Amino acid sequence: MLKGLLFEFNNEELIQCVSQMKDISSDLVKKIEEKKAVICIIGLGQVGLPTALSFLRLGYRVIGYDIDKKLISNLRHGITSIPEKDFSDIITRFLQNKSFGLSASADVLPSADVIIICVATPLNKSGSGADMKFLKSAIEEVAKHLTAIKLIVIESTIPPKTMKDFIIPEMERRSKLKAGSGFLISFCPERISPGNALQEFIDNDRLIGANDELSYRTSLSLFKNLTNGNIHRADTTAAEIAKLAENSYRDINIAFANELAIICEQANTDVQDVIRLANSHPRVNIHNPGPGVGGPCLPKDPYLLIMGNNFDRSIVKIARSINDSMPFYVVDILMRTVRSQKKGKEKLNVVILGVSYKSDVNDARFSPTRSIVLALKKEGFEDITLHDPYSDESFGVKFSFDLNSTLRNADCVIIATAHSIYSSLKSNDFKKGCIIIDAVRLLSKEVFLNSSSIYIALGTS
Ligand code: SAJ
Repeated sequence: MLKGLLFEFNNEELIQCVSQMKDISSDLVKKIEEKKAVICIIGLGQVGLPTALSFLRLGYRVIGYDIDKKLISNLRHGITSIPEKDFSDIITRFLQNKSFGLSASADVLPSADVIIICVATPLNKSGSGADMKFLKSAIEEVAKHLTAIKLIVIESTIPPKTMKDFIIPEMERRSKLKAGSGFLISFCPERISPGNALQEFIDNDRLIGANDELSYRTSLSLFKNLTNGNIHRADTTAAEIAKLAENSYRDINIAFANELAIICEQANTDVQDVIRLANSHPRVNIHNPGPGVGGPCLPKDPYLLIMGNNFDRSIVKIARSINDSMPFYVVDILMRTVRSQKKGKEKLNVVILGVSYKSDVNDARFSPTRSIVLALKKEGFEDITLHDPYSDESFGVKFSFDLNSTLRNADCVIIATAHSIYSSLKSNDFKKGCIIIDAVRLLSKEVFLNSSSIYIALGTS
């Protein structure tokens, strides 16, 4: 057993051990570069599965480990609920050529040279920070199985300083090995957009957060194979905050666009024109307003960014509350229009077009549509139907896949997701006198020029 794997040594031993460690790290780097390294992915969800498939496509042997036995048994049959193009075919191909192994047991960990942790770090129950239970148990398992020098990569999104204050000390304590010599470790956050994951792994720049040279160099040898983008070096804390800043920036920017939408409505002008005009400035890039912000990342990551801070004023918190209020604002527009038409809301059939949190994906996690349904119910609307071409999530109300008949019966329609199929809707697809609230600016006033429908777009008067 190498002495360098232990904590305590004298100077001479230290020099000897460091050079032995360098050798060990270069063996691992060589293995990675020659694609002989075995990669184990822990957590085969929206991030872990595409990560596994990306490395398989590069020619690595990959073992997928997930505690969910059902998920593993489905994957063994090429079945996945992750809405990425061709995933079932790709999985089946790599299962057949035996380069993809699957397991619901941590016993596979010793056979890996590289372990990439992709478990979820959802918001905790109080909504004030991250629930780290999956990450904690993954760390425990990895520490238990650290038999030879390995590279451990954390890909899960984590609050600032989690690597320095928790993950690295915990790994060292449990394994009795030292980071940077006994094991190598880095934080390399994913930056993929759901629906286009495999391509985004290739195209996007990658951050490598590492606190020692060997961990950085070994991680670089892995990720330089994967991405055509640039690789940016940072320490773990800078990389953690940068990841959270990316999604918080987008959330804050969208909140600003939403505030502009309300200002423009009150000022009798069109927010789309205003944003287009402002964005003609070379240093301005205002995003688009909408019915709120959903998905697994933007509604959560800003809270992780400010976790543990007790700011009196926080732009991050304000942006979150603006975006969370947008579904209610959209329903408020509907309420005002219904009132102006002197219609009784209980009897009105309201259809929401779009369940997914964003266009052309089937992912309904944290979708603003859920809050729109809640707001409608709170306002006393009793007849609510959802339509979506991809997701059949009903949020406790009626759901239909039949767009034409759903629209023919609708007294009110809220366009909540900008799915492409909705963009070709014409005025005669809607019932006579229908109220249409376009929260994603998919259609235009012109479509309804000679119709009896009332069309109102978010951010216009
Ligand atoms: N949205 C708007 N207005 C806009 C853009 C988006 O209202 O101008 C809404 C969308 O409709 C959606 C929500 O924001 O409800 C989030 O959509 P998104 O496309 O901004 O983000 P995600 O959650 O699909 O993916 C983000 C990406 N982050 C950034 O673009 C900075 C992705 O690159 C990350 O990998 C991902 O979060 C993640 O996993 O962190």
